[in-house]
Amino acid sequence: SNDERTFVMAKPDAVQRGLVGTIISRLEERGLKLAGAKFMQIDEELANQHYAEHQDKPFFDELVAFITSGPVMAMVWEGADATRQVRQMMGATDPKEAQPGTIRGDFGLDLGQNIIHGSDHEDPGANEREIDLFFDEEELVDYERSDEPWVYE
Ligand code: YYY
Ligand code: MG
Repeated sequence: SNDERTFVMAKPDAVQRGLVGTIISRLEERGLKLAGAKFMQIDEELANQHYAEHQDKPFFDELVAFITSGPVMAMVWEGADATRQVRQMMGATDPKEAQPGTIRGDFGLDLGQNIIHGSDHEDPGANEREIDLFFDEEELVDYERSDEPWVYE
């Protein structure tokens, strides 16, 4: 099915570096469909919830400090295999290991400031859990993109 949804976020470094438009363009040009977007400041409580899986890791406090350090663009993107496809377009967690052509590989150099978040495709339900955490159902939009017949046969 072509309606899988995934949660994506342009992190504070992407906002400060003027990369939000580029990130949106890449996903848009791939044929993925924007279903929701919210420019917002993450507070500590939301950061703790979003990164709960990492709460016992040594980098957790730094991670929460970074993600709450400035505004982010939270988004929902939709399309065939969207969760895994976005992860491939993001590249490896450490931008120094990410392939050129990926978002992290093209724009990042530091593990702690890696530009973009996307739901983990290896954690079933992570996409829906993260979408629910950031968006109310009525903030997501169902519509057709006019190029869909040229993206999907
Ligand atoms: O999903 P992804 O963002 O690629 O990586 P995660 O393993 O879920 O870690 C979340 C976030 O934490 C990562 O984007 C950077 C940061 N981080 C870190 O600062 N140091 C690490 N050793 C691992 C992850
Ligand atoms: Mg992750």
